[in-house]
Parts: sequence; C-alpha cells; structure tokens
Amino acid sequence: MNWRTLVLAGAALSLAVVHGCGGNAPATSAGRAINRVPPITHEPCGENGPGALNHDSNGDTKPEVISVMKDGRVACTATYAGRSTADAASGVARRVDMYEYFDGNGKARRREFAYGERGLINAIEILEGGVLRRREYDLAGTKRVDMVDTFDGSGPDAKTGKHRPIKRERDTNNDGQMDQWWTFGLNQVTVQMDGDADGKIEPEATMVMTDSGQVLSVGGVMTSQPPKIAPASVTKDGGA
Ligand SMILES: [Ca+2]
Ligand SMILES: [Ca+2]
Repeated sequence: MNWRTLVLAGAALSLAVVHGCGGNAPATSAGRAINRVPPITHEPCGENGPGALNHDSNGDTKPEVISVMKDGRVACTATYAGRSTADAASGVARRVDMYEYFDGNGKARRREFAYGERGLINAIEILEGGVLRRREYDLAGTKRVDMVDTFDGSGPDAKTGKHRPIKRERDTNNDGQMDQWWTFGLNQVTVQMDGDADGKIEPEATMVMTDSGQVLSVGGVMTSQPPKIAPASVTKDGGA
C-alpha cells in the first residue's frame, strides 16, 4: 500500500476544500466538546519482552521482524523496514516501522504504522475478522487522530485491491475538533464542513464531487463548469 500517497492526497484535498470555501476560520470554544478527536495511542506489543522471537533474515544480527508469542500463538509482530543499514551506520536507535496484532484465530486485528522520522505512530488500522474497518491517521504529527476513514467491511476489491470507504472525518485545522465529514456514495462524495468550529455544519459550504475530484455542487447549487481539484485526492483507499 502507498501510505504517503494517500496521506498527501487527503491533505491536499482538505486544503483545497477548506480554502475554497473560506472555512479555515480560527477555532472558537463553542462546540469543542462535540467532535473532539482522541489521542493516537500505541498498544504495547512486547517486542523487548520474554516472549519475543527475533527473525534476522539478512544475518546482520539485527532482527527485521520480532514475533511476540502469547498463549502459544503470535500475538504481535514488530517490523523494522529498510532502516537497518542506515541505523547501523549512524548509530541511531532503530525504530519499529510497523506493528501488527492478531486475534485468537490468527487474524490481523490491528496495525500501527510509523513512517516518519520522529518515530510517532502515523496511522492505525482496525480490522474485524482480518478485514479492514477503520483507519486512523495523525497527519499533523500532533499525537492526535486528525483523520478517520471507515470502510464498509466487504474487504479489498477483487480488481483493485482497495477497500471501499463509506465515511471520512477530518480535523483540518488541528484544533482538536473534527470539522469535515465525507460521505462516499456511488461514484460521488459529499463533503460537509464546520469551518467556524461552532459544532454545526455550514450547509452552504457542503460540496458534492465526483470520485475523480470534480465539483458538482456547492451548497446545493450546481456548478456550471466544474473545476477539477486534487484529481487523485478523492481516493477510494490508499491501496491496502
Ligand atoms: Ca478542527
Ligand atoms: Ca459551523
């Protein structure tokens, strides 16, 4: 999957939408408790504990993957992706790039991704029965969830491998309050906004777009010549 592409695309559309509607107003105290975003949290894996099994596939004495056993099964894995050489040369402590957690049936139930330089958890996936249902992001690096994608649970598309989203929520101005809600329909997306942070959606700013990013209407008014914004940004998914 291409995380960076998805995250950057989502951020680009957010900026286009908010700026285009004048919705990037400073936050007020009103309504703040309504759509408060949660912190992004790391679930302990135990990769440094007694149940950890190291896998060193390239023989550099540093494990690429650590499996943590619990009750006779793999409960969690910690993966170090592509940093062994750089870290060995620089002496910088290695960081886990991805954690994956498994349920009692061996199905993935959670994944955590840390692809930045600061070692923060940037994204979390929640799965049910091994199927992706929810993806949480910290796009701004504030240790809070500022974007959430919810999927329909039907699993990856047979042709594209992508998961079908049904909803996206965003905190676009990093005030700790969700202010943008996307609803994915058949070949189009509706974006509702609370640009003034009063906890209420501004209907006049609601946008309907095609899934290729063309604006069909704003505030219920059809656009005559739809401008194309962020064509790759109304993503069906990052490609899981
Ligand atoms: Ca906000
Ligand atoms: Ca509002």
